[in-house]
Amino acid sequence: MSLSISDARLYAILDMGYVDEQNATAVTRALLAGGAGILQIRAKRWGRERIGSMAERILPLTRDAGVPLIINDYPEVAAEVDADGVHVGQDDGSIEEIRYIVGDKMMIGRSTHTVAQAKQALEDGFSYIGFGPVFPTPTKAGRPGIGLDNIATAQAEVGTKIPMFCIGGIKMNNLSEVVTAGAQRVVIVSGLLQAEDIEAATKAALAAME
Ligand code: TZP
Ligand code: MG
Repeated sequence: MSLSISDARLYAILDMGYVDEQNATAVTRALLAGGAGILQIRAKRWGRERIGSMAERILPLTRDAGVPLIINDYPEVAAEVDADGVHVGQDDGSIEEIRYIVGDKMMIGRSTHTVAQAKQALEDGFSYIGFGPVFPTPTKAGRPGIGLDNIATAQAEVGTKIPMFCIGGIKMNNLSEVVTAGAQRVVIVSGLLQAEDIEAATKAALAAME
């Protein structure tokens, strides 16, 4: 099954670097209740099987909410659990290689860091792109922030053909800058997961984008 992301403005990530495994369901419920329009499972230190088990735990919740579930890094896991999509970086292979694993229907998202990469991802046929890191962030340590300057150009390049989500270091205190710079959609990871009330933080972020 493939759910639409055309209306999603806020992309949340269940990043297992920030979430205790036993809290994953509660955190997911809070992100969904807050209005996250797309949810990714990201677990950089976990193996495939453990990610697959987590996806099987989370899928009934996202399906109930009508929100697509994306698996970071592992097209095989996305295919095995019949997730709605997979997200890959610049070095994670061509769209053809990934499409071969996940089949025709699944969404494939690509991380992009420059306007040229955003253009290329659109040409290649990716379903959506992440664009960033806008600001440096401990969630993706060691990467420089690309700043706000290219957001409008990248957004103009992809237009309405595929969704573009700005990502990286986005918090309540800089969200309006990112929107003013041209972002129509964002990913917020630690800014939601480290909030005292995740549901309220998710709602507040969405409201701030209106
Ligand atoms: N890719 C680019 S920045 C980033 C990823 C996965 C992390 C974003 O996390 P945060 O906590 O919202 O900065
Ligand atoms: Mg990756």
